[in-house]
Amino acid sequence: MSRASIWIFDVTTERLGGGDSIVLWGLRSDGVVTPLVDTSFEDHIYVAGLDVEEVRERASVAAAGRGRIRVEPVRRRYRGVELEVARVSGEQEAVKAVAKALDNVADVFEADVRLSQKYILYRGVKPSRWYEAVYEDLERPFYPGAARLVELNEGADAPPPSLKTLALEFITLSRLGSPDPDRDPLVAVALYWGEEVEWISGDERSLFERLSEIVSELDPDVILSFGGNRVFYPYLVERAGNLGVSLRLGRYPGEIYQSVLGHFSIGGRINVDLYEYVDDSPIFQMKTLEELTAYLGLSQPRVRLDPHLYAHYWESDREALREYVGWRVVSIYNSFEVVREEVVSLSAITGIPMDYVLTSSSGRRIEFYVMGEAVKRGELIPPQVERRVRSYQGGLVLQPRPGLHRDIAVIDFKSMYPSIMMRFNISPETVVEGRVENGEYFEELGLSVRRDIEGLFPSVLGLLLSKRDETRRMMEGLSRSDPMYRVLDARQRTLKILANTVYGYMGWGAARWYSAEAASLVTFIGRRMISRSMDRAREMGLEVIYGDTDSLFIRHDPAKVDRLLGWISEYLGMEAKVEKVYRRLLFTSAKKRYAGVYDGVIDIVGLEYNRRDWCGYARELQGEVVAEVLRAGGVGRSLDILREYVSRLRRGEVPLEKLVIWEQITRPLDEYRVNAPHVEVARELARRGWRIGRGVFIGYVVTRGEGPIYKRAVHYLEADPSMVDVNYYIEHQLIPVVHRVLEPLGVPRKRVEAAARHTGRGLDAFM
Ligand code: TTP
Ligand code: MN
Ligand code: MN
Repeated sequence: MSRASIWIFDVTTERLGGGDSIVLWGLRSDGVVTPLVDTSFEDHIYVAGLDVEEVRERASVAAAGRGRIRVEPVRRRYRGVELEVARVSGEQEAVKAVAKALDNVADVFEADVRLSQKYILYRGVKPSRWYEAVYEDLERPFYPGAARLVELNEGADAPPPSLKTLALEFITLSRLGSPDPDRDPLVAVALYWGEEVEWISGDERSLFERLSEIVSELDPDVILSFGGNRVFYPYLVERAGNLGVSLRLGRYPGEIYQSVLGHFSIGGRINVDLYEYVDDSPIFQMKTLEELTAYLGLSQPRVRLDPHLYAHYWESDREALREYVGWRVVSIYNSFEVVREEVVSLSAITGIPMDYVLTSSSGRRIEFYVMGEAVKRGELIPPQVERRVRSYQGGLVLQPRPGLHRDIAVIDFKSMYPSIMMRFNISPETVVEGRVENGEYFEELGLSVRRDIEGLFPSVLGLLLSKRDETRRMMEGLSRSDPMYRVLDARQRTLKILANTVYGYMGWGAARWYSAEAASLVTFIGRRMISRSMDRAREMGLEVIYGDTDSLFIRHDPAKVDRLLGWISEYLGMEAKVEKVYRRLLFTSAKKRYAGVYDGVIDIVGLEYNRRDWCGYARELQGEVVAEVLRAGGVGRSLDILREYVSRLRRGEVPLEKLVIWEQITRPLDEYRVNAPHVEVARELARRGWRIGRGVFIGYVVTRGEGPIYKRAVHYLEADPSMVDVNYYIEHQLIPVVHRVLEPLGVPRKRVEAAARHTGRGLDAFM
């Protein structure tokens, strides 16, 4: 018998010696991998809507020959209602067969929760945390150091052990988009684990072998990539298959294989694909490693090469390619160093192993946390079903008054939707149609909120927010350089992010706890609160310029604003704060499109400046014009700035990359009914053998010639500066972005057009 502190980094289901085993992949504090095998855990489902005796009969038929099962009546709750259900437990294969057999005649619960997930939920063992484990030798350890779990208790709240991390980046000779395993060879792999970049290249078969060898020698706990799950692992697995070589990256079972959600499992290791980190966040428009490193404050590459041109550089400038790919592999490693605490805390709080917590959508992350709380309350986990979503009204957005305003205070409610859910007990199971006893009725929606039970979601929110407070208190005594400070800081941020996804989760079609009713009630109460606050502000003599969801933009009057905040806290029971005071603020005539300056910071919201489907040159121009208008408090030099931009474009001084317009392909190409330029370009690439999947960004340039724009759009890799349709860019990119900003100041489009024309060249240069 041995005892040790272990940090669990993954929980998996294996079939070792016949039966179902749960393997807790543990790391001891000295870094030794210790997989702990637990054979005591059984699979189960719950069956409702059928007499227990009948369940027993049907189950024994269905399970025959697949393993032993047990059927017992138990009391559980479903959506807040207590009921008697049958619990069917036993070996996974037998339980699965029962679930399948009963699916048409009864309501089956938790058949769609994987065994390793059930272990986490029902045993309360969360990954990415420390445990005190008692274990004994296995007769036939499947992995060196593997042992049988005897006892497991919660361990210290301490930073994780050091994780051995290896970053990988691949060079394939693909000339047509992402690499094709039937066509494009793998020519080099860059590896980095914190020392020097290691390269392997040469004969492809030995390259695969060498890769497997190095990984096995280094034995990393974490394998990092940027795009591994989406691009490289599917390619590598197939390519290795085509070549008849084996690719061994895992500890056990050794091979890598595709599991759920497009995630690749690398046995016994944590596969972290940082593309998924970037893909998840709206901060990153183009989903590139460069954006990630810039955001994290890490170095940028000296030369930036287009990933589509690797094959070209491999022939023409291998040194530049090595430098760039070397930068990438180091940057992947360094980026993980910065976001590691965040990933760890996301995993430890939600209970989703680090290995696929980034692959999971934010909805699935909060859902897993809710599943854990549901289990604690004896509440059944609703199945995942396909459904059509019901749309409902969102937050209240006021019509802005276009023009330039001075000294505008933005008053914003603190955690508005989470606070509403907690205060009104709003949860998928507490919001019901019609009037109920012990409920609060909302006439306008015909919905009531039950008050006789505490809602699951309000209690989840309460837990998340109280843990956040507790975490922040724990940080108070620590210095910023303490490793625990970083751990706690990541934890409190993660708790806030999770709390903020709870409301949106209820309105998400794929949610197990979907409830458009509950979500619609939240926004209804939000609208009511903001309009009451607006009325109150006006009664107090405050001038309301604009409002959006939970904010009011008010001409600043510190004393009155203070009184308004007091009223909000006293009469609405909510906390609001002055978020910022814009010294100057420019509203366009459209909602959610404005720009302002406060404390020297310029905010630009909803304008072309923020959109990647406008070319970089136009966006840059709009940014300058906005800054000028806010500085000058009027049109100022704006039209001169436009003239300079037009002249530089006419003189051919603008690099092509600034004229590229980026749009994302969001569905299969044959489903597009419109003739959009990016779709035309994508179709042309596809005809030539490019593999254009969903999510691919298409960059194009508009060139001179006859016919509609979509026929003159050319992929950016095939365009050269002489082909650019300068007039298109002036008329449809530069003039509109400037007009958008100057129109609210009363400048007509004609004046903007005239300025663009008078750039020193003759009128005929334009149109
Ligand atoms: P915010 O004011 O941005 O957020 P908040 O009120 O929750 O938090 P803070 O204390 O920082 O102001 O947005 C108001 C509400 O709008 C928010 O409670 C929920 C909703 N909302 C979403 O549903 N999705 C989003 O992406 C954002 C930004 C807000
Ligand atoms: Mn708010
Ligand atoms: Mn807000």
